[in-house]
Amino acid sequence: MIRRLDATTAPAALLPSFDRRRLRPRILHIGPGAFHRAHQVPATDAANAAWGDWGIAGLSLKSDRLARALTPQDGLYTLVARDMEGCDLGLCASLLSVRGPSQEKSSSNWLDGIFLSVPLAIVSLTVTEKGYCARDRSLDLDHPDIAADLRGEAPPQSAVGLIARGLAARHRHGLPPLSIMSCDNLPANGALLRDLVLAFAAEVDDRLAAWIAAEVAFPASMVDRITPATTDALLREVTEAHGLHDAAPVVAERYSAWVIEDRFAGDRPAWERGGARIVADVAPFEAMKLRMLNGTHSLLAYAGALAGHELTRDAVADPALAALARAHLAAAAATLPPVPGVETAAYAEELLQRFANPALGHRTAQIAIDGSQKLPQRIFAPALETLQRGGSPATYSFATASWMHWIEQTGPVIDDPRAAELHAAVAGAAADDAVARFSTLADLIPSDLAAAPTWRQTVAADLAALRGGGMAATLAKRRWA
Ligand code: CS2
Repeated sequence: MIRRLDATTAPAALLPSFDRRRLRPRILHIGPGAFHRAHQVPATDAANAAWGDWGIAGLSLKSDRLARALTPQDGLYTLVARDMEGCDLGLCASLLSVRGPSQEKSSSNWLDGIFLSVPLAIVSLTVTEKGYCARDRSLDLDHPDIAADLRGEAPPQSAVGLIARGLAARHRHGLPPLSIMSCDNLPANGALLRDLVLAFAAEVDDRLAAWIAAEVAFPASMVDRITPATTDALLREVTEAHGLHDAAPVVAERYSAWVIEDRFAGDRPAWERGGARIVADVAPFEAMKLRMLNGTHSLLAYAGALAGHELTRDAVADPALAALARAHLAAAAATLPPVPGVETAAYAEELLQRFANPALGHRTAQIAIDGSQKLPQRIFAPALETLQRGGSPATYSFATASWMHWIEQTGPVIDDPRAAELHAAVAGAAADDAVARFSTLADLIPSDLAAAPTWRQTVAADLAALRGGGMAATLAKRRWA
């Protein structure tokens, strides 16, 4: 009988070097999925190993799966980090607990309790792009989760509603403000979250909104670590390595980067100890990461999947796709302001190596999820800037046509909150009609880009070529400048 990993069975040699008993829940993290557990938790471990009492209380809004897996393990789990040079396997220890929606339903006092606790200093979140319930960067008051939270139903459905409710409790009790930190791949994620929380608060109570505006800090952050979804094979591998059963291990590349805006309402962990950079302005780092890494990732996901590649590493091993990725990285780099201490050409080479990581199986289908929430910042915004500067948007239009073709090939079952409208807009329409229909979908393609004849023509021509000859034949005929 294999024992389960927990606080009593965890091998000391695999634990970070601090006494876990001294941690208190000082960070509430919404969305403790694989990315959070591969990125912010180990950085918090490194901070705690230096000093501090920074425990994390995790909260899943939509599913009890992680609470079920991690509660019997006392929040402990294995992180496997690997690349061509090696593999590190260790336990992460700063996550103290994970709760799910069922527990919130039965005892919603916990949430108010944690927001009213004095040690709490930070609320952080990784809820993915769609978790912000925004339309064109404004709060979508018609979103069912926001509407439910405005009616005050329990448990909270949205991160924004939950944060506003928690801040309201602190405000009522005269407690100090908090720092609320987005760790999602969105441009100006701090300012965006601030606007959304303020818009929610303004619907509830003007004085609350004024207090939040004056006192609460919303630092921006750029987060980076490639973290494929956990598979059964990883579960088996980890069980073999430890001789212990871990129901929630995480695998990631060894590379990790975190750039955080120096804007906190109170204390924070010494995340620098975990390699984080604390800077006055995150914007250049974030634009570089979103446009170069994430933009190329999305391009490779759709074009790669259409070429029959299940994994990103196989997509970049395909010379035609590698040439496309290289051209796209150069085009994305050309839209960027100078990035302090970073040479974008070297960053591009490093990205190609990270995508090729033979030790990771990162599925193109995973990156392809939620395109409607990702492509506006990854593809459309830099495409418009490129066009406005007189540059060629060729790789952007190819990414867009690949996405459209992938939607029609995959069908309305695609994993995207706008799946039905996207599929209806492309399926069965002539290429130029499909492009025209996409242009009229709300909050997707900026109107200046959608109206540009070069853009419409190249996307339609690429879509027609993909429909006619498939990905491999289309790429064989293309040269990227
Ligand atoms: C990926 C990201 O799934 C996706 O959309 O582009 O999750 C990517 O792996 C991370 O941002 C890397 O830091």
